Formats: sequence, structure tokens, C-alpha cells
Amino acid sequence: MTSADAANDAARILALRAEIEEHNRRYYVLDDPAISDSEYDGLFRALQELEARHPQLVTPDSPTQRVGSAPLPEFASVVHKTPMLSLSNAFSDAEVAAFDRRVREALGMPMEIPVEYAVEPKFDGLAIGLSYVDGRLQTGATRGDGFSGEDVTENLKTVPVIPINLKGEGWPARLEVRGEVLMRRRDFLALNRRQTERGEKTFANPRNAAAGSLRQLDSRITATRALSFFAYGAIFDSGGDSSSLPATHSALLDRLESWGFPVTRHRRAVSGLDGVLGYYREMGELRAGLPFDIDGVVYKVDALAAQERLGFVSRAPRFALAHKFPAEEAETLVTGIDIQVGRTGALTPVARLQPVFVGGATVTNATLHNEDEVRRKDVHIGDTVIVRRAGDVIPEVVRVLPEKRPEDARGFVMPSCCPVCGSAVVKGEDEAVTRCGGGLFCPAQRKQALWHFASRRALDIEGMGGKIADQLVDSGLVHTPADLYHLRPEQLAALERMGERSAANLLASIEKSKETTLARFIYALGIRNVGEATARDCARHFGRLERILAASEAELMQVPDIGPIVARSLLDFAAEAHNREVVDALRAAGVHWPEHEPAPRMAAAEEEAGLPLAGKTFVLTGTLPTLSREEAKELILARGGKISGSVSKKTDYVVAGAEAGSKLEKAQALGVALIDEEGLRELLNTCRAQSPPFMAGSARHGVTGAEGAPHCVEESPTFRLG
Ligand code: 9MJ
Repeated sequence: MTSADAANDAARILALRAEIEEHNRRYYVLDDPAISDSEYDGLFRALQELEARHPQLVTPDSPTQRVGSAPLPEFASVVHKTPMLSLSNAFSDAEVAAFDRRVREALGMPMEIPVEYAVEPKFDGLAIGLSYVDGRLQTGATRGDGFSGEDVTENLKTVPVIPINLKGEGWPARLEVRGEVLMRRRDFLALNRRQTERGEKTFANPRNAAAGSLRQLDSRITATRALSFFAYGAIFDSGGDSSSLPATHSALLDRLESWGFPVTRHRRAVSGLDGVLGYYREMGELRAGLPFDIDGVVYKVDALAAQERLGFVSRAPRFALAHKFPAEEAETLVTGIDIQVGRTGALTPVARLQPVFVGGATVTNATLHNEDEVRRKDVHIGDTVIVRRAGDVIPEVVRVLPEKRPEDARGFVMPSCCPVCGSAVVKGEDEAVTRCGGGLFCPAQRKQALWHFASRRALDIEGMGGKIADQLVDSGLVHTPADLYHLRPEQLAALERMGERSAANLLASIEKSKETTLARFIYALGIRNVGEATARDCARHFGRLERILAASEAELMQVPDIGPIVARSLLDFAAEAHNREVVDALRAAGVHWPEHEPAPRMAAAEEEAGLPLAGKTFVLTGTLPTLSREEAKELILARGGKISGSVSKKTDYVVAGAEAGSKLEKAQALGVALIDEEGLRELLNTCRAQSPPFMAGSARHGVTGAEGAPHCVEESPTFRLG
């Protein structure tokens, strides 16, 4: 090759890189591709061939190099120098008006002068932080709990539109850019098609697909996933020289764009309340036509000096607000109404729906709760209905469109026999719920009872999911939970999708579960109306199982918070010989817990008042960095605090971890104190724990993510056989 040819190739390489980058930008950022996929592939291959001929010209930031590297054993943790905050949420115009008023008051601005806001879409992806030193990407991390996240640098380097080297000039020596990684809907659908073809797991929505792709230990997989990115904030560190800082958020985003970061073209600056609300409506109309999901819009006070003056409330900036769109609704057909038999024998009508994409997922069924609800909503088979789904909540039927009801639509009739076991159903006079009267004769109830027994908050048998419980019951290997402790490896290994290794692991978990606490054991029994809190109260009050089973109604009602209904459930359970047999069989199989004398008797109020967190209600949400949900809960309860499942004005603290969802948002909306694990530990350290019996045992869990195991619900089955 002549030197002229080599120089030509070098120039061609540079030109191809620039061309490919521009096409990436047009596709991922502008949603305005100028060439077809195959033309793009042609350019990419041409670059690969030229680089193969001139390996000395390959640079780490070439588009051909964004292919990932060897898998990591685990993600390292990265502490965010500046915490990655979340945003306060508003769901109504009134809340936005209140925000505008607060901003104005805090800045001392008169009514006639509107606040200038920078407005932008709220991307429904994953927040990340990108650190650049001297214009080169050093580290990329997930938000995590806001204080530290996971180092996903290798994965982020594969995202085509994330700059590896900054363009232009004037960037500070150290720059941290914040933004959202997301997957376009089109790429999400293509990914799911590919996953289906290969028999691999599909994703519920683009956000989950983006999260799953970014959290791959093997960045070569991330590289195949067509992720996009938008920057929406930055922290400049120019070593004390503030002269070159932008004056507004809008100018900051312009600069980021000039340095090569993707910035949404739907951003702009508007004036006052009218301006932000106008933008909200406009984006609401554009939303469905955008190539990616957004779940609202974000307003930020534009002047950075004003942002600084406004500062922060707990974990969210006071200068910004996310105005969320309402839950998405869609129209579809009810093709049938099935009955599900729950753990307590409750028969739940479930509407089968013609699949419809709504709220980021394809919905195929929606709960109708109970017979009264079906009547109230007047749902017929054949009806056209409006369904609603927001985030990860269970889809619901909002209303029927009566004008679209066909002549042959059929009304719903609650069966008089259980569809699973054929037992007669029962419905209390004032009860909304119809139940199968088969008790544990009913395989559906037996399966659910077994699953509940093994669930994380009960005996915590890892690996005993619903599918295994179903098979154990169907195969006749397990009739009551006590049978679990007599399973042999070869019996388990013969189950579907269960090799010798999983069988051995499951047996080990079963063995481990023998060591438990009295509170967990009582909860695991699945006594109707006895949830975790009641089980704990009973354990604490009586100290020994025999005392609980022998207690009279009056004695039971001395336990704080136990009234006549719960007392009756406990008495019914204890009166049933079969239940006693199961309890004895479990103990004979080796299930045990530390025995304690009952807590010294005090008047409930006196007892409560003596504990340092007495009267404080906590809500836990998201994944905490080191404590499992269960451990955090035990620590709070041990100091007299209460745990609630939902956030209200009465909540004192919301303890939020990674990927906290709507509870965090609600806490922010209500102004409830938000703390993270560190905050919780501080609070706990200022007070001494009450000694056992109701402290959890050792840390038995790994890091637990979202709620994998079944939940405590208020009503539970008994071990009564029909
Ligand atoms: C999203 N999710 O689109 C912020 N965000 O600003 C935008 N998030 C944010 N801004 C400060 N556009 C904290 C979070």
C-alpha cells in the first residue's frame, strides 16, 4: 500500500466514524433516521474492514469498539460524590401551583414576575451518572440508593450515544453528567421478538428491558441491546473557577449538547405556572407518538443561582418537580371471567382480556376482586372495557362501555362449587368474599398454604416457589407442610425443571428453615386473620406456642391489637385436631425456635411508651444496600416502631432503598420524612433495642430484591381438612 493509499484510508476511517455517530444520533436522539438499517450495517462493516487493515488506527472511542468486554464477577460499588437525588412528584395542577408558590415565596418574588422554568420530558428509564476527567469517560454508575450505585462503566461504554471522549471545548477538568438510559419502544419490541425466538425471557416493558440490559455482568450482551441515553443535568468541577459556569439549566444543557451529549429536543424554557401547565398538556398529546416512554414532565427553576438558593428537602431538590401523567388507560374486550382460588379459599373473579398494551406492558387479565365488584361495575363476558395500569401495579377494569355491549354478552354468575375441588362454596352474610369450603382438601388451597409456609417472611425456604409447591401437591408428595421435612433428594429431583443440584439446594433450604422464630412459625401456619404483626404480638405476649394454643378468648384479647375476630380465628385453629397434628409433626421433624418467657406484663400503653420508637410508623420501600427488608423491619419493631405497607400523612418515616417506587413518590408528595439505610441506622443507634424474643435471628438472607415471595395477607387458611 502506498502512503497515499494509507492516508486515504485514515481519512476514510475518520469520515466513517463521524458518519456512523451522526446516524446513531439521528436514530437514538432525534428519532429521525436518514438511512435504513441495512445501509447503516454497510457503513459499519466498511469501517470494520478498514480498521482491520490498519489496526494501529483503531481507537477506543471508535463505534466498532463498543462491543463490550469480558464478563465481570460482580459490579463494584461507586459512592456518588454528589448524591443522585430523586424528584418530588405532582399529580394535579393544584400541586404544581403549590410548587410554584413555594418557589416564589422562597425566592421572595412578587406575583407579577413569573418564575422562568426549564421544562423537559420525564424519561421512564434508569438514572445514571457519568464521570469525565479531562474530557474522558472514567466511570458510569447506576443511581442505586442515591448515595452509592453500581459501577456499570463497561456496559455504558457500549451505549452508542454516550460520549467516551468529549467533543468541542471548554469542558471542566471534572464533569459529572446525569441522565437517563432508556430503550426505544421499537428496540424493545425487537428485543422481545429475538428473546422469544431464542426461548429466552422477555421483558414486561422498555424500562425493565433497559434495566436488565444495563445490569448485565457481561457487557457484550449489553452491546447488543440498542440502549439510548439523554442527559438532563451535570455537576461542574473546574477547580474553584466559577466564571465559566452556565447561568441557567437551559444553557447547561446546551453546553452538554455541544460536548456531544444527547439532550432532548423537547426541552425549552417557559414562564410561570401557565407556561409549565401548557407544556404538560402539550407533552401529554405528544406522548403516545414519542419513540420512547415518558411518565410525566419535569420542571426546574432555570436560573442556577436560584436553584442553589432553593436547595433541597430531604432527598429531593426544592427547585424541581416531576408532574406525572395519569395512569394509562386502554380499551379492550373481556373474553371470559375465570375464577382463581386463593390461599384462604377466596374465589376471585378474574377478567380475561384480549391482550392490550397499556402502561408499558401487555395486559391479558385484570382482577375483579369479588362478586360484588363485578356487579357494581356490571362486567359481562363480551363487554368492551377500559383497563388501567400504572407502573407495576395490578391492572384493573375501570369501567364498562355499555354502548358497546353485544347482544350475546353473558352476565357473571359466581359458581356454587369450587372450580378446583368441587366443594360447596360459602359466603358470610356481610362478607364480600365467597370461599371454597374445602379447606386443605382443596388442592388450590393446599398449594397456596404450602407456598405461604415457605415464603420469605414465614419459614423462608429459598427455592420453594409456587411452581414447586404446585408440583409437590399434585404429585401427592406433600399434603401438609410437615411433609416437606421428609422429602428425599430423588423425589425432588424427579420434579419438572429440577435437577439433582437444585434438589440438593432446596433440601438444604428446607433443613435450614428448621431454625426459626416463634413469630415466623405462627405466621407460617397461615391462620386466618393472623398476619405478621399479630403473629409477632402473640409470640411476644405468650412466649410459648403451647400457651397460645391453650389460651382462652379473654386471654387472647389481652394481646395488644387482638380483637374478637382474630381471637376467634386463633381459637378455631387451635380447636381443630388436624391443625394440632400438623404443628406436632412439624416440631417432631425438627422445626424449632428459641423459647422465651412471655414479655413482662405491662399495660399496652405503658409498654409502648417505654420503647424508643414507640408511636412512630415506618414504611419500607425499595432495596436497601445491606439490610434485607425483613431485617430492617425487625430492627424497627424491636424498638417499638410500627411498620405500615402504605404511605399516608400519619407515616413518620419512609425508608427508601434502590428502585423505590410509588411509595417514595407518595412520601415526597405528602412531605413525609425520607431516610435511607444510613438514616435508619442513625435513628436506630440513638435508641437501644428491646431484647428478644421478637428480634430476628441471624442475617439469613442475601440481598433481597423486589418482593419475590408471597406476601402476608390478612386472611390465611387453616390446616383443617375438609
Ligand atoms: C427524568 N427522569 O427524565 C431529572 N429526569 O433532575 C429529568 N430526572 C432529575 N430530570 C434532578 N428530566 C434529579 C432528577
